[in-house]
Amino acid sequence: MAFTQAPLPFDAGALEPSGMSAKTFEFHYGKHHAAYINKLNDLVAGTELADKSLEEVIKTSYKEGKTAIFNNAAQAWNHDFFWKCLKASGGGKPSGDLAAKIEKDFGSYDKFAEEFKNAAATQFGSGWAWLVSDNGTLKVTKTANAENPLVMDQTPLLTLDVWEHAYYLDFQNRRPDFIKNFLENLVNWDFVASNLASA
Ligand code: MN3
Repeated sequence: MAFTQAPLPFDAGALEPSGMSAKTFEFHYGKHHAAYINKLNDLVAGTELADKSLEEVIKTSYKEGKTAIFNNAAQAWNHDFFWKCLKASGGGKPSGDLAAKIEKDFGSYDKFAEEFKNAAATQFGSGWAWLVSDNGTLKVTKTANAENPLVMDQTPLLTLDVWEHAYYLDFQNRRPDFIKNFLENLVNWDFVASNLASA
């Protein structure tokens, strides 16, 4: 069974007032994300990995050093997860159990935001910034290229794509502005809270 691209959880133009344009989704979802899934299907066709779940393909290909398969499988997963981390008029401070957990593990929301911004801004070249649960403790991490927390036995709660293709159409070279806008206007904290609840 081939891997398929799930629909975006919102209309492609819905986040435009929040700083992520329909044009960005046309390329980022329609071209980049789609290409990872198509490439993955080509690479696993006729192998035992073709019938595994995407998560299993990620973990197995990472362990076995099957780099091309890992890169495309992880990017297929990372983007699907990233879309769910976004919503129109999102961002700002979370509430409830999630807010309490962030305060407990980082000291304050502002400390978390500072750490997240720093991780996203200092990932040299392509990669991702993450909020993860690591054995029950929240941590901010960054990964290069396609790597993700699943292969480090961490539970991803939130991610931001900092590949240049993620922000160039809306922010050009201004990655720090893209990161700031994500935290202030786009984060879907309900999704993050549901990830924490099932971590
Ligand atoms: Mn991307």
